[in-house]
Amino acid sequence: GLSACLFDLDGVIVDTAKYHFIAWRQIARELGFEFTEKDNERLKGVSRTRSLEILLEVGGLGLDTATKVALAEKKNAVYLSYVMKMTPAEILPGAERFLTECRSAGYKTALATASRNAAVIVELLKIASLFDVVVDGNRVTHTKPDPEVFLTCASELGIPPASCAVFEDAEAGIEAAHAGCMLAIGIGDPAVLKKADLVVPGLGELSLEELRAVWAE
Ligand code: B16
Ligand code: MG
Repeated sequence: GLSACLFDLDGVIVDTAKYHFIAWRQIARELGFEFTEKDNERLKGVSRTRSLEILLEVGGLGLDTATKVALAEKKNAVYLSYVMKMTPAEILPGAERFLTECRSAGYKTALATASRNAAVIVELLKIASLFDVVVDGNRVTHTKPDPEVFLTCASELGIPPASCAVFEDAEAGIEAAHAGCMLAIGIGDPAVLKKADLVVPGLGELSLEELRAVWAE
């Protein structure tokens, strides 16, 4: 049966995607091209390095490694300037309530994110106590759609992957969950998250009853 719930951070617990977008768009403009919100969809759930590769693909640019490292660092500095101002008020509606319900029901909870900035965000939002384990981008080598981040959570929780449900806003994350033999609940737009087992607009629109019903299918 269902024993653990694994939550993505950006797009599920908090909307940091808007800050990633602002920062990447600034980099694109400095390089002389436009980067749209639609382009930004492709960056969701993927690592910083991979995000830069996609950005440069959009701009049709090939750059040397040193320049790429510098651009990724610059993007992160811009991103962090927004992140540093975050408060618990930015926790997405219903996220805290849903996590608390999961824990009260006896499910283990984990934060599973590609971000290397997760620790500071968890600290600023004051959400550390909602998770039994936190696995972030500093601890995995293969990023989503590889299931490594989710499998690491399952192993640290001591729960078989097949007893885990994943909550994800990114296509790459849904694929990663399925690659790890986990149930995948999409958070966002059903047109984007076609492969998810269920899609809800946000955790605020999901009940444990609904989750258990999908699990039982
Ligand atoms: P950072 P998630 C991901 O977070 C974001 O969705 C993705 O857009 C970002 O590139 C990635 O974190 C890395 O973030 O630059 O902070 O290391 O959705 O996996 O929680
Ligand atoms: Mg995400």
